[in-house]
Amino acid sequence: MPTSIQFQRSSTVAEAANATVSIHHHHNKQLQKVSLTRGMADVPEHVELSHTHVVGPSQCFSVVVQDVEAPASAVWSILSRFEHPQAYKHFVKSCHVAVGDGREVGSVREVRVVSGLPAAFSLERLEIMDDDRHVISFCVVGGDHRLKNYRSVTTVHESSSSSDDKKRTRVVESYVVDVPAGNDKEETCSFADTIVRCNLQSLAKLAEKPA
Ligand code: A8S
Repeated sequence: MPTSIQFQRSSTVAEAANATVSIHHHHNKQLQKVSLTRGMADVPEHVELSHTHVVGPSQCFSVVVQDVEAPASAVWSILSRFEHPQAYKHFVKSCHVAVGDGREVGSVREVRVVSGLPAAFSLERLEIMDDDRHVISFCVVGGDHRLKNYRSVTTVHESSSSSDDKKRTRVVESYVVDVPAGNDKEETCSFADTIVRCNLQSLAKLAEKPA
């Protein structure tokens, strides 16, 4: 199912971060505990903890960072609407909540994606919704696509203040996913990175728009 998106390559913060990723062996030797923000400057402790994942041998992982010239609250108000991902995810055609109220952990949304992608829909369960620390996480629990067991965590934090007093925000999104049969880690991550990068760029644009 090669698509144009799938083989787009670019150099990202993800690669820089991957280079300095810290890997610890889990008690189960097959699993690794991977900190995806290790080596990044000025990362609050709760952000680093949020992006520490347990990764299996046939899984791949990555992280994408997006800076936004808007307050964290503006970014969070868009990102935290689990029931309405189409607000900033341009590949999403429609979404409806199938389980729960869309705010409580355990809620499941059914996302339909635009045509041209190697998928029509995805079922996604809300795993973390932390309004105080601005952390949201979901995992893929079904669908007709190839990103089995996709799990992502997105954090929003105000970056260190600059001289001009303007509020700046850093969004960090990391994920772990099974590598499908017939693809390698690099192909899988490059596909997912492309989507995540598009989503975060769009999120930034929206948040930066004057109200
Ligand atoms: C997200 C991230 C991703 C979404 C992927 C990677 C997806 O919605 C699309 C195409 C697929 O083939 C898989 O935060 C899937 O949404 C756009 C349907 C899951």
